[in-house]
Amino acid sequence: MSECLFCRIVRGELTADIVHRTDSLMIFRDIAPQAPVHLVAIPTEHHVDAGALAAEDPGAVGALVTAADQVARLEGLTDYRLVFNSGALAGQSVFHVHLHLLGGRAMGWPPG
Ligand code: DGP
Repeated sequence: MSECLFCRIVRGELTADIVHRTDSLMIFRDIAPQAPVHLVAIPTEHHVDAGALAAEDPGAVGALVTAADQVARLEGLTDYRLVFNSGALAGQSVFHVHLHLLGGRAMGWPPG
């Protein structure tokens, strides 16, 4: 996955504002924040979307959620939203699975 944007961030070929990193996952600030706190949590291994991740590495889904919750608290959030966009119609633009963590403002429902 040499051309994958997020794989390039994992390899350090592109810079990102990384707030948390382990061997298996990274959390960094979204380049186009949609809330005062907007982070993306990714597995360091390439998987296309949340369904693929769940099928190929089920434990990684929970690890992403756990890490996102811990980082949310470090960011001072008590309330936040976690979102996986799966597929272009759902808004996915980077096809390396990522969990959006958004917080710091009131949010409406349903999302657009
Ligand atoms: P999605 O549309 O759900 O695939 O979300 C992709 C997110 O990735 C989007 O909110 C913007 C963010 N993003 C795209 N390119 C970069 C980048 O080079 N660096 C960072 N930090 N975020 C990026």
